[in-house]
Amino acid sequence: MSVDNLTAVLYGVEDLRLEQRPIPTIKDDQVLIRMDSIGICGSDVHYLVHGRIGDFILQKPMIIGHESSGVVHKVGKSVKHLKVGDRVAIEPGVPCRYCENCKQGKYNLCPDMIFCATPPVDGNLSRYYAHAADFCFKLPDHVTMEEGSLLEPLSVGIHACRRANIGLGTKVLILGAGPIGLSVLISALSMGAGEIIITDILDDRLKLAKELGATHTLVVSKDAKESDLVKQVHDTLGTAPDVSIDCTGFEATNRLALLATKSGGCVVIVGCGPPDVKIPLISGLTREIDIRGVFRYCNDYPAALALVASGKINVKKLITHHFDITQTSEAFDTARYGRGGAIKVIIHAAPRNENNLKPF
Ligand code: 572
Ligand code: ZN
Repeated sequence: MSVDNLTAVLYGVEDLRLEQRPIPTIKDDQVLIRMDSIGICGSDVHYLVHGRIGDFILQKPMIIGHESSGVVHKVGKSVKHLKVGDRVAIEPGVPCRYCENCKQGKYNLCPDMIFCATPPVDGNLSRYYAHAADFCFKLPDHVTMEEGSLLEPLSVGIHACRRANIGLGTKVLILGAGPIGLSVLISALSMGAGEIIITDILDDRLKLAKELGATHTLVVSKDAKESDLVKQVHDTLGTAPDVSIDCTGFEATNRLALLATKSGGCVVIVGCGPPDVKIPLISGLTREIDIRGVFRYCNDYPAALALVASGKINVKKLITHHFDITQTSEAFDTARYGRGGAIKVIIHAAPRNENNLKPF
């Protein structure tokens, strides 16, 4: 009998199938990974529902999933730092290593990046998966496989906070308390941020934000007046934030970030919306606000791992649901409709806790 490599393949809009695929062969610099935990990202759901994100269009079946961890099953000939049995977090994007951006250390901007579950590149919601060994990070024994998969969204949070130059006492406004907003919150706290105000339209998410250490929360109604929201942010902090980080991708939050930030401050936009948005640019420019973009992350996995391994933060609180890979469809429905207050939904490609040395 051939080995089970059950795999979640997105064939098109609303057409996600579980099927058997051959076990991948590995190159000399790769490892074969027996997959364990795979988190569902907003982009996975977006491809399922819309079949595209911007110019990245699903044109042939694609394996979904990119927030993952697993156990090394086989090691390529030239791999030095990993051995069979090592538990690893998988950084899902592998750059070309040769272009100008790669050579300057900004590999997240590599135009030839191979990034899991971004068409046409396959992801890793499967039982077995081959990946460049140097983009696999060995987990210490006390870090769980679920935490390993969460290093991916946490890296986005760390990268955003690094882009915003968050440091001791920085006053921060975070827009959106979904998985990325909460990852930014955790990262900002660990980087020494002072007061942090976080907004969302869902009160449940803000409750979690409070538990994670937000100093202030603000429920925002969709029809709230912009100037009232700016005032509420200023009144709550007693001043304007040094930095605002928009994790939602809505025009309204792009605008609020720009209008609320102090003169000389910084606005970082993580969540992307439509290609053209109307923002109060001149107000931002004449107040010398730096507007900075974020594209995934770059050299942020080691910090994300160090943070989780330190035990200083509790990233596990983001996980609201667990499903076995055989229940992938239910898992996607839960993530998609936010069922049961879903924040981060984890799919297990190996029996839950099988590879956790400390039970999750
Ligand atoms: O975990 C990384 C990640 N990046 C996302 C979305 C979800 N997860 N990005 C938003 C979409 N862009 S993109 O440029 N693209 C589809 C390649 O529009 C990438 C970053
Ligand atoms: Zn993602």
